[in-house]
Order: sequence, then structure tokens, then C-alpha cells
Amino acid sequence: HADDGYRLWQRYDKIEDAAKLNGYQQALAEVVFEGNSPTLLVAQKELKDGLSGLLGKAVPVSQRITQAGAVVAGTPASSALIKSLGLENRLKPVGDEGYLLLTTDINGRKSTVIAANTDVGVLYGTFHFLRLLQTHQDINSLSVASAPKIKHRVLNHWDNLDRTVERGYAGFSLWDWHRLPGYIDQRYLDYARANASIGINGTVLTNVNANALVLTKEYLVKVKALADAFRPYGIKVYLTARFSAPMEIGGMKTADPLDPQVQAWWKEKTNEIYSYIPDFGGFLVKADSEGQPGPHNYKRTQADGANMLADAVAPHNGIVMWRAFVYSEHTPDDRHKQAFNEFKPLDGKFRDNVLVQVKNGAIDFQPREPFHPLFGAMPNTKLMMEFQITQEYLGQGTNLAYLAPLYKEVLESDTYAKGKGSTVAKVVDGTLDNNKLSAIAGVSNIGTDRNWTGHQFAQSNWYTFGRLAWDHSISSEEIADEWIKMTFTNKDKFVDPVKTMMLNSHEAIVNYMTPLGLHHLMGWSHHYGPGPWIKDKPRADWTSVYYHQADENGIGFDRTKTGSNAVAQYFPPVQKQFGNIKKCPEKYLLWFHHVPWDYKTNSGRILWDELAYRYTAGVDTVRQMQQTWNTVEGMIDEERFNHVKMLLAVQEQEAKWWRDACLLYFQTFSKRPIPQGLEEPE
Ligand code: GCW
Repeated sequence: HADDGYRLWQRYDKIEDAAKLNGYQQALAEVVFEGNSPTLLVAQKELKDGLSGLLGKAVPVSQRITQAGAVVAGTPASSALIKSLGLENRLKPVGDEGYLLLTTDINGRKSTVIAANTDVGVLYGTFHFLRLLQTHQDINSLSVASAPKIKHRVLNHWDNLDRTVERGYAGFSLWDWHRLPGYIDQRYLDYARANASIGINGTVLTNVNANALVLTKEYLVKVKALADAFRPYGIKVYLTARFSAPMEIGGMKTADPLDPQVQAWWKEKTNEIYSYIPDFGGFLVKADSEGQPGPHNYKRTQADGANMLADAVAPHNGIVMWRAFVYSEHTPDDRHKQAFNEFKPLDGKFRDNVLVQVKNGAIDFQPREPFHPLFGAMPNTKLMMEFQITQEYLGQGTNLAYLAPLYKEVLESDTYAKGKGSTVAKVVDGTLDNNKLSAIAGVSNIGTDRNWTGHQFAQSNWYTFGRLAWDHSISSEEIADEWIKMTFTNKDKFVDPVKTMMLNSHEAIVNYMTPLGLHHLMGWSHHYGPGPWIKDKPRADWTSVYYHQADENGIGFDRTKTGSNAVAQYFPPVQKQFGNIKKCPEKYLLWFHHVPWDYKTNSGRILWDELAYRYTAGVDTVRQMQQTWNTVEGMIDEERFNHVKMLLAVQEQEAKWWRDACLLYFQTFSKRPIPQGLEEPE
């Protein structure tokens, strides 16, 4: 039946493939569960509902094994049966959140075991096991051990208290402050379930452009209600802390982080929060950026600000995620360099429970950016990653963009901080600098739209974020494969072409928006559609001409020695690569170099022609995506099919809009014709 995508990737419809169904039905006869903690009850229900749905028959739950084909789940503490299996040595390495999936004989009966050290580990293992069935994997001789590579896997909601969502394209905020705390919308539980299914274990409820009111008692009781609803699913709640809150809601004259009264105010406020929410995660802060207050107001450093809050949450084991997205129009320097210049000197000055939250690139979630030079540059500080899941700069609510390739490209980038192989992923997961405390954040794309994310395919980015946060070594292709099978169908005729379409989708957008390292050409302020001509705004760093620097000689931002020298912020091997026009990967060419229009690119074409080819290729790929999608008609429900088909048609128009606008605009500088054989822009 149609649900317009509400169930996300958690569809437990009866398996259609008869042979698969038969095999699973033989192998899986009952669920054996002991223990009744809230988390175990959630896991038990998931397993029962999942199996019953997928197998098309009621699968009973019992306390002990009554037949072959039992699925036994639990921890040594919750289940005597699990304890009796003597798995201690195998369980040890999977830690607090990991799990084992094993096929084993118990008293001569072939059984499947989902074992963990903790209840939430059992829940994660349950979802993994169900995923195996949903994707038609062989489950006859399981021997899986899985544990997350990153400790805190957190969604950032840019949700305002009036329920608008900054950069949200999927309706309004899920948090219904008006009806909280008394009314717990089923949607909160479905949200928590979806997150748990991909290992997300934290959520920042409020916008980084923060409203201090959420820290008042009136709101805290509502936040508590949400925290209570999410807790069984292993999800901790965090809030954004507005730096000036002591003045706005505390009646103080200052918010100076070195003022003892301000410090005392935050301690007291924090204690109050923990009195409602004993496992409150901590604070996320945007300070001194885009109009937000911060330590700069008192001539203090980012570390002074972060440490004040860190000291307040430390007695409760809370953390502070302090954003590095700090830049100012009053700083007369390339925006690319500002966060690095501000934070690098503070390396080692942050408390142990502070993570500096760094966007993947130095500017702002562009369709493509080279990795942020801070990664690897602060070995004595914990750095966490911030990705944007919502598509602010990637076509917003109408474009199909599968973002695993973007996230992977950044995570796999080599910083050379400690020689070759010092990838961004190793900085983030803590292995490079031996940090136990590690975190990754994704700016959510979730809202009240029936399908949660607006575009059906945007669900894949929520899914991807969770899967990569758990294990960044999974390939883009594997994630797409899983997601398609769970969300739509296992039929090869659907899976293969749709996977190809997804895997090409990000590059297509880069091509029709900002090829060859161009960036920030979007419409002013809303960032929707092309605006390469944007200039003369109150802030130069919010215009497009600032970034592309096109003139009759060429195009691109010179960030080498002859320009802003931002390349100097990278480690020497990277510097040498990005800084040398001959060695710079072409995808970053105009990010780092101002390049003559007749410069010969890798294809042999001159730069202007290559630009025209890329823009055109972007549009062509969208047209191929449309054709691909047309071939799968009838293989899935009409609702979702039509939804995607209509949006692809919109995307094709928008891709053309981008191509035409950019080529016609840049042509006023290059003064060269569109190469023969390419569609003329109109
Ligand atoms: O990308 C920019 C967005 C702002 C956002 C800011 C940030 C929340 O345009 O809307 O504000 O980044 O990340 O702080």
C-alpha cells in the first residue's frame, strides 16, 4: 500500500522473491528475548514486527528456545541464555554500542544470536539483522562484529522555536512546542526509530542561530519530554546555547566568559537542565559568526567561550560542540582562511570535553569544496566533522543529489598531518591523534513533510549520514545499494539503473552549478538558483563576484602565493599539489587559481570550452536520469514514482537555468563562442 515514503527505509513488506522468502521462513521461526528495559522492549517489538512483516507470518516471541530457527537477542546481563553462550571475549571489542550477529547451535538447535554488551547494542544489532533480510542477504552462517568508529553521531536541526527551519526544504520543524510536553506525537517515536536504525545517537533540537528562550523552564520541560521519548532509542538530546543568554534570560549585564558571575550563571542553568534531563548531551554553539554573539564581544578567545560552557557540563559528563564557522566581513582576509587563523593558535587550549565542530570545507557546504585545512592542523584538540545533509547549496527541495560521494571524498582526503594516510576520517574518528572522544554532525534535512525529507531521494542522505557516521569505510555504492533495496525493491532491473543514477547525481549538480572549483554562485541570501552576477551587497563575502573573480583574462580565486595564499594552511604535500596549477586536481582548479580563458585543461580543450562542456554535461546527466527513471515505471508504487518523475522534470529546468545563466554571464568576460556541437544557452 502507498505511504508516500513515510516509512523511509524501514519497510517490512512481505518479501516477494519466493525462494528468498522460503529460505528465511525455514530459518527463522521465533524470537527469544529476555529482559524488559525500555530499549530491549523497543528492540523486541522491532524484531517481531520486522520478521512478521518480511516473512508474511506471525513470528512468536518467547522467553526460551522452543524450536530450531530461534533468533535470540540480548546482553549477558539481560539474558541467561546469552550469558550461557560465553561470548565475553568476542563481546569485549565491540564496546558500549556494538554487537555480534552469529549463527550458532544452541542445544542442537540452529539459532541466530544478536548479542551486545548493552541494551542499545542489541537494538543496533536488531536493525542490522533486519537490514540483512530487507536486502536479501544470506543469513545461514553469520559471524558479524560491528562497532561504531565515531562516538557521537549527531543530527543538527536548524529548527527555530516558531517551527520554521533555517535551510529546511521539507516542511516545518517536527518539534511541536505548542503541544509539548503533554502530547507525544507518534512522529517523535518514528523519528527516533529511524535514527536508531542507522546508529544516530544524538540530536541537537535547535538552530545554531539560537534563541535563548529554549533554555528557560517553559521550554526545558518540553525538551525533557522529547528526551524521555528518545531515550529508549539511544538518542541523547542537545541544545544550542546562545552566548548572550545570561543577559537575555538571566538579567545580567554581561556575558563575558571570564566573569565569575557569568560562569556561575551557566553552571546553575546547566544544573537545572540536568535536573530535567539527567543524560542531557551538552551544548552546540555558533559564536562570533553571521551576527551571533560570542567571546569576541568581550575580547576573549573562542577557547574562553567554549571552556566556560565545558566547565558547566563537565560534572554531568556533558560535551560542548563549538563551531569553527567563524568569519567576519571586518576581517580583511580571504574568508577561506579565517577559521584556521582564528582556531589554529588555540590548539591545546580547549577543555577535554570540547569538540571543535568544523564544516567539511572552509567556505560553506558548497556543492564541492576541498577539505577544511583545520583537519589535521590541531592535533591537541578534538575536531569533529559537520556535514550538511539539507541541500542548501545543492538544489534544495527539487534536486536529486545523493551525497555519499561528497562525504566520502572529504573523509578520504589526505591531510598529510602525520605523513601519508592521515585522512580526514582518521582525524574525525580520533585514531590519528588518539582521541577517545570523537563526533560527527549532519545538518538535518528532516521536517513535517509526509515523506520527512521533501524529496524522496533526500531520505538517502539521512540514511547515508548515519551509515557513514557508524562506519566511514562503507562505499557510496554499498550504501546506495542497501538504501534502494530497503526503500524500494530488490529487483535488479530497478536497483542497478537507480544506483547508477544516484552515484552520478552529485557530480551532475557540481557540473551545472559550479564546475572546476567554482563556488558560491547561488542567488543572494536564499541560495536558490544561479546568481553569478551578485555584487554590491553589504558584505563582499556574501557576493558571487568575490568568489569567481571573472575578468577578461580569466576566472577563479587565486589562493596561491600570488593571491590570498590560503594554500599555505595545508600541509606541504597538499600545499604543493593545490598550489601548483599543473598538479591541482581539476575539480579544485578555480578554487585555488585564477586561470586564463585559453588555458589548456586536461581534456585538451581551453578553459572556456571546458567550462561550457561541464555545464552542458551537467544538464545532459539530468536528462539521462529522467530517462533512467522512466524505465522503472511500474516497478514501484505510482505515488513515489510520480513524485520523483515530476521533480526530475523540475530539476532539468533548473539545471538548464543554471547552465544558461552561468555561461551567458561568464561569456561577457571570456568573449568567446559556445563550442560547436553544444546546445546554445538561451
Ligand atoms: O550556510 C550558512 C547558511 C546559514 C547558516 C550558516 C551556519 C545556520 O546560509 O543559514 O546558519 O551557514 O552554518 O551557521
